[in-house]
Amino acid sequence: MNWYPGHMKKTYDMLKENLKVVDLVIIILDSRVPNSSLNPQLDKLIINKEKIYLMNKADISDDKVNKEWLNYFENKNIIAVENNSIKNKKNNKLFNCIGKVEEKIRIKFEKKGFKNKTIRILVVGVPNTGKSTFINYLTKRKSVKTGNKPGVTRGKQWIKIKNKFEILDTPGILWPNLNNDKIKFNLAVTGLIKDNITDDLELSMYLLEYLKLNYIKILNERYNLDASENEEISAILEKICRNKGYLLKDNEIDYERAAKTILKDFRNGDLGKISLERPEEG
Ligand SMILES: Nc1nc2c(ncn2[C@@H]2O[C@H](COP(=O)(O)OP(=O)(O)OP(=O)(O)O)[C@@H](O)[C@H]2O)c(=O)[nH]1
Ligand SMILES: [Mg+2]
Repeated sequence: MNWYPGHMKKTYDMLKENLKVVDLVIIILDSRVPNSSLNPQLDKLIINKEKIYLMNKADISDDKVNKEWLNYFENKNIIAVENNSIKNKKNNKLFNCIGKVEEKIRIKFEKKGFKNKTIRILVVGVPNTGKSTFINYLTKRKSVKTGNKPGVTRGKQWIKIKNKFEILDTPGILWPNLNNDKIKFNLAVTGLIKDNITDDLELSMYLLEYLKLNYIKILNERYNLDASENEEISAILEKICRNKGYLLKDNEIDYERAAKTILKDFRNGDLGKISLERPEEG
């Protein structure tokens, strides 16, 4: 699998070019995997610019873990805020946060003699984290195309928000030396990279292992189990198959089918609010 196809390199070059003309960069993270969804190559590129980490999909990640991440970023002097971009509800924390950064930028502008200048914002992140959905949330209309799979946004598109802001949606990108297996698994389990490049059974076992150790109650309730933390993953998977009646001819267990169900449930948020990374592990 090529983790860094040609179009991503092209996007990277485009971002580099556009960075010269923007005042603020919003990096969209998937709050279920804030570390794995932070592209280190992109992060390094952003110097001498205002920057906000937007922990998106907060409706399906663990509130307690999100707080840990927000503290962690605060300790590193990084502005971070969580958001649910599919709900129209106003997020005061987010708007306060943008407001503060806006003030800083306006002061810089005024020193240079610019008044009421439009602030340019670049929205970046790995694929499928919700960059376009976030822009629609901000503009309160369907300004850009979104979709439940990586690679929806192609090319670049500037969107105006009143006369105050201009915001650029960009295609999601990964980075060339993505050779950390845990990060790859986290990106694949959350659906940020295409799942046909990874084996569903292996992915679901990785997810089950994490759920068993961190969210055993949710796991037991959802699939009618009474598993303990010591239970083998294969045994858990088998029980799920039996409970759901996922059997093949000759009563053989259909592990693949259970794997697909578990991944789908997790990706849709049907398992509840779950995070796969905590700051100390990152
Ligand atoms: N639950 C939840 N889902 C979200 C949120 N934001 C976006 N999504 C979903 O995530 C999927 C991807 O959204 P997009 O906005 O297309 O993501 P993107 O980052 O622009 O993706 P690319 O353009 O492919 O890189 C869609 O199914 C959205 O509905 C959120 O805050 N919560
Ligand atoms: Mg998009």
